[in-house]
Amino acid sequence: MIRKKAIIFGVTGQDGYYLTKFLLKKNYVVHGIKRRSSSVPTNRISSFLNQKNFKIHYGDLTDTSSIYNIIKSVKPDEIYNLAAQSHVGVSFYTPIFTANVNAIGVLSILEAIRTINKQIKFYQAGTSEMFGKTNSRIQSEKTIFNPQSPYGSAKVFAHQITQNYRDAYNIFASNGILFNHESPFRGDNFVTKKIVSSLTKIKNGKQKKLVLGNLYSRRDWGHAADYVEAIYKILQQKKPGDFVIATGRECTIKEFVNKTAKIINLKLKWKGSGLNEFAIDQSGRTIISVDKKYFRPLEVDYLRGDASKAKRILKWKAKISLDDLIKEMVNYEKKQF
Ligand code: NAP
Ligand code: G4F
Repeated sequence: MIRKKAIIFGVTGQDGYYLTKFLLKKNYVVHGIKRRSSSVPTNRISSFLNQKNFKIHYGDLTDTSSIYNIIKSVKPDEIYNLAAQSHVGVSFYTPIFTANVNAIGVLSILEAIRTINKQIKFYQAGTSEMFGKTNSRIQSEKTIFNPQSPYGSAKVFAHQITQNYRDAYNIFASNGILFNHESPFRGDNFVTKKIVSSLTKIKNGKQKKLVLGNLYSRRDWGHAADYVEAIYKILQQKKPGDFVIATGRECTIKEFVNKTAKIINLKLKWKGSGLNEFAIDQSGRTIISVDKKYFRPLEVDYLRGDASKAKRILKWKAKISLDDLIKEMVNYEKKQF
């Protein structure tokens, strides 16, 4: 049997883990690209390292030669680009690096596909951050982009250059426009992981306090395991295209905190407002406060996705509820003690 070959840029990240697991189950040979790091970058994917259908290569999206050489030697059927400097807040501190990876890195992959083999299918990991400051109460593939960060701006370039290469060179190049998706494997400095990890530790006497930024932005949160299935389906279509992937439901950061507290049976009482807002526990101890260092120079206040195109064409919809996602994240955190 001839197995399909996939390259995953960003294999060591949250989605890299879930997509690798998904493709290995589908009998793919997966070639994951890791970059050099001073610590072990393969913690999430350690369970795949000894599997014969999983190969790992050194590469970096800022190194065009590494991208070209890997694609030339692997001869993949499909390329999934999940690699990015993916933290919106950090992109304000490292804007040029963010643009080099998230924008120019994508162009480097597309150029390699154009020159090596135009039959390779390409997936680009786009984001709801591209909508940015929007008046639209629910965002679809037709909603205008108005990014509010170096991260969002670089992703808009990546989205549009992917469309350009699709149209100009007839390459099967598709964009996902994924809304926030989380899991136990989410990076530590994203707000859901930070909240779940901190509150679980506070409940068990292992941490004293959780300090957050803006409590009132709204996000549409799904589970990464559901979302990688959509990513796969996007590349299995007859025609390339762009797809919003979302749950269609949103809530504030504060509501996410309250849901998590309820799940772990931690009683919270909120007091104050603005930068002086805080929450106390049953004994009157302050366990949550706000610090302006976690605010961004610009905020995206409201994201809620309309995934009806994905439902119609990909036959995809989010299956895992936010409560079940939080429960899974809490159970994972408890096992880390
Ligand atoms: P993540 O956990 O931060 O993973 C990002 C991956 O990119 C990691 O493997 C990282 O490697 C790699 N990377 C960073 N810079 C690189 C470089 N210069 N060269 C090669 N690889 C590099 O992000 P994620 O949550 O899995 O998200 C996957 C993709 O979807 C990202 O492009 C993100 O922007 C996008 N996205 C995510 C969401 C979400 O809610 N999770 C929503 C929409 C779009 P290291 O492990 O070495 O850091
Ligand atoms: O968890 P966040 O850092 O995720 P954000 O900015 O929405 O970005 C994530 O989702 C995007 C899709 O829309 C992806 F493209 C991107 O790669 C990433 O995966 O922050 C969520 C919200 C923001 O409004 C932020 O200001 O939470 C607010 N927040 C409040 N306190 C905080 C904190 N965010 C972080 N990271 N840390 C805080 O302490």
